[in-house]
Amino acid sequence: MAETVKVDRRDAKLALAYIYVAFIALGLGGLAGLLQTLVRSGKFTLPANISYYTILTTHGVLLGLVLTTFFIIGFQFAAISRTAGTFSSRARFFGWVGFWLMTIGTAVTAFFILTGQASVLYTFYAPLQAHPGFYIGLTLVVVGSWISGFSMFTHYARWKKAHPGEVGPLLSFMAVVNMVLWLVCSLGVAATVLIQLLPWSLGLVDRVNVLVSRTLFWYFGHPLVYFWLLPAYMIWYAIIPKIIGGKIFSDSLARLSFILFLLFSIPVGFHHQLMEPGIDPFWKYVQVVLTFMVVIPSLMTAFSMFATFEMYGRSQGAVGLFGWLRKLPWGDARFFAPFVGMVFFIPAGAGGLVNASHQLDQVVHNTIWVTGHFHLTLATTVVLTFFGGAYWLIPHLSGRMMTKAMNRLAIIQTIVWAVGMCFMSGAMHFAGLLGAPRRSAFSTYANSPQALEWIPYQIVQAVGGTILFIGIILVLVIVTNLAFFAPKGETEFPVAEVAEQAERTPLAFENWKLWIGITVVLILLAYTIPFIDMIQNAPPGSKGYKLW
Ligand code: HAS
Ligand code: CU
Repeated sequence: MAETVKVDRRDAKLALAYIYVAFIALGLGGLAGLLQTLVRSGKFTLPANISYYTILTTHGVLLGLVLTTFFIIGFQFAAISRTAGTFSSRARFFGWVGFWLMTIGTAVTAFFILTGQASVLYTFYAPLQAHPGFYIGLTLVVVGSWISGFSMFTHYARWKKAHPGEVGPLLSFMAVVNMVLWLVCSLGVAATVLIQLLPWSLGLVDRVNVLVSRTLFWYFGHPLVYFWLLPAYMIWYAIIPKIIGGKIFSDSLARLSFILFLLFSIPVGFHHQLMEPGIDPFWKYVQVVLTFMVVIPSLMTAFSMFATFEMYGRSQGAVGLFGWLRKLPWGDARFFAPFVGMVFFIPAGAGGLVNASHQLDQVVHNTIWVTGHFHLTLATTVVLTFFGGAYWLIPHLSGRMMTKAMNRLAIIQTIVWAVGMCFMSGAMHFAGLLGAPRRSAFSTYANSPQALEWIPYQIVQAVGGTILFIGIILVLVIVTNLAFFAPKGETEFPVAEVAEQAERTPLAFENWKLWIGITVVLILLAYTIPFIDMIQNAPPGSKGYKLW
């Protein structure tokens, strides 16, 4: 089969549109983050009566929801076009419809946040309430992403039809799994927004069942973090081997890990609600067990990455246990940034295991430790991998080339990021162990005696935050250069081949009915009885279906 080596220009334009919005969100959201760390250091107060929670919401929504979703969808459009061929004009048209709905939705949401009418944090569950416009904006973002997802599905189905009996190209397959995951989980957030929060905010009902709203949010919120992680894994599995000059260790193992993510990502939301009353401990226990199941595909990924690096190193004559490390292309930012992301994922994942263990979570829940955790996972592992991806993806799409100087700047950017994050996230973990609360304005605890213990860490946090903000400026300089100013030329969209000794990929991976079927069964198993409990035991005064 002849491979489409270059992404079609029309598909490239679509992918770039998404990626531009992602990086604009990074600039604005990053600025809000800097302000937060400064406020928390106790040395700075926000001007003009701006609320800490407004800034916090801006930061979380722009970086956690907008940067990620836009970058991921743009990247996936490009990856599918590259590996399964150019989109039909119809499918591409729906890609644009998705883009505009998401962009308009983001603008509406941002307006209500910035005007202080939606300081509800990025999780926005009850009892915090926002202006209806905030929920309407978010709904547009989600609906837009669904339309983009369907555009990807139809394109993949067309490829399958044209290639009966073949397994789909790895990157396209992975993108489709990620979009299925997204679709199934975002039904939860759509339900709480449309059935509970929007009617409540419009004044149509006067109360909502808070536990149901939090549960529906976390049904979505946990798979959301894997929706962020999987595109990073796409880059690790299918692109990094090519960049270092090696091969994919095993195509089947990569697909299996993605399928396991689909199955086990969703029925685990209770690990965010371990401290909440109203959920039977048995069901928390079931979901903790499933949480530990979803660690397995990450361990498989670690194994696979080590194998890829080692196989390549040995093919270059490396000897000894870690001799292969010396053979890796350290001077290539396309490799270096994601690699640093991988290294950070080792302590980040360990922190996740702490959180998932019910007893240990009692120590860290709602402390700034958790914030430290997701700044390692999302803001380092995933984001550094996205940056590393942007260093070839953007010039490939814009028809330009990364210069040596930009590559050097990207290496510096990665180091700045790693150092800044060690300070910031490290301080967050320590302060969290001492009980420093997350999501609390400095003024709410400044006079408490414990604050004296926390403040030194919060100053270190601010130092880290400042270094990270410099990192954001650097990456924006690089990205702008690659999109608009770098010399014109051809940049490769690297896609790795599978190692010769790997087993043939079984067709069973394409049995979507089976995988989606098991996913649904697991969700029903993990959630049906707890949901019935929540609704039957809704607080007094509830009426109707007791969702409010
Ligand atoms: Fe988490 C809270 C549990 C992974 C994001 N998490 C959060 C929140 C976010 C988040 C945003 O159980 C806060 C939500 C909020 O606002 O309240 N998390 C886990 C577990 C994992 C995990 C078990 N989280 C992630 C990822 C995220 C993310 C990934 C974003 C992308 N998390 C929790 C829990 C909470 C939580 C509780 C709630 C806490 C509370 O109390 O509120 C696991 O998936 C982690 C598995 C990962 C590993 C690491 C494998 C290592 C690899 C790297 C290999 C390196 C190589 C290079 C090859 C086991 C793959 C090596 C080279 C060398 C030279 C060394
Ligand atoms: Cu989670």
